[in-house]
Amino acid sequence: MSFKEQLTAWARQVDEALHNYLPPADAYPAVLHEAMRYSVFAGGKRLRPILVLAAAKAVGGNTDKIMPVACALELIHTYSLVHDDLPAMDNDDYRRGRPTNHKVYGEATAILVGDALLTLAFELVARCGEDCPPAAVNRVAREIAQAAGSRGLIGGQVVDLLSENKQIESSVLEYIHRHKTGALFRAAVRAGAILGGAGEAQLAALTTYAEQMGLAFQIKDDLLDIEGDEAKIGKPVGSDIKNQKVTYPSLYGLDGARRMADEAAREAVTALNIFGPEAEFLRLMMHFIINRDH
Ligand code: GRG
Repeated sequence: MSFKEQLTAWARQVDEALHNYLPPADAYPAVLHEAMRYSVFAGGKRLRPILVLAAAKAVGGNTDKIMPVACALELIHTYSLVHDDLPAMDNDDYRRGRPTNHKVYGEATAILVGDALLTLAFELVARCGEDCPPAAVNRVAREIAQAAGSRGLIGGQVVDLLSENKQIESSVLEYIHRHKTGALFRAAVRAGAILGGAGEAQLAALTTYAEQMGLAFQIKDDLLDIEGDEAKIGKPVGSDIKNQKVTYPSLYGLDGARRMADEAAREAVTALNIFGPEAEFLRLMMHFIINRDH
């Protein structure tokens, strides 16, 4: 199977599993379940669940049994986007080309959608215990909780909000993205590796891969924002700071940011040198992420 075929096949399997794990849209209270599905099936790339599956495959693990954990990562990602779009946070009207959850269902429902998705995520992690070694599931539950919590995603979001309209230093920018974006990528790769039975050396190599990939992903995300703005309204480079937020390109310039992204991607792929062809998908995934157009 080619990289693209595998990517599409896994994305489809994740979609199918999510359909099964989420309550039906008409299950009482229908407005909540419909709103959860609205954001989960809004066209996300499914990068995090695919990384869970790919990491398990890289260490020779079974990918079917860990589908609940793969989906849990996507639910946490979706919850974070729904909450991030709220008026109290980024106040966005559109995501993935569609009105944001609170624009369609109202603020209170959108808050509860996020809460319900986060809670369902941990129900799915527990469900994985039916097919996976309980010690591995325990470790993964703890890693995912840490990545999503105050020393992970939420901590990164708080520092991001505190930094609005401030000229922050590079160490703060790094903190924000290592926690806000990087933590979930890291947890996804480590979860797949742990459940797949990785040895400590394999886990360490995959952790480096995930951390460098998270950094490259974020810089690319900043670069795509600028390219999108320029294409839409001819905004000059450097005025890309939404709500006056510092980004990699605003701190290091366009070329500097591109160089940093390339370097991080190279380091990610180098970390996979201890693996053979079974990690080929992860190598190509790095190229896919750094060359993506959305
Ligand atoms: C509200 C707890 C809480 C956290 C919010 C993740 C986050 C923290 C905010 C999202 C804002 C943002 C644009 C972050 C940049 C990185 C990112 C998560 C981009 C979107 O990820 P993709 O490209 O999205 O994987 P798709 O749409 O493909 O799912």
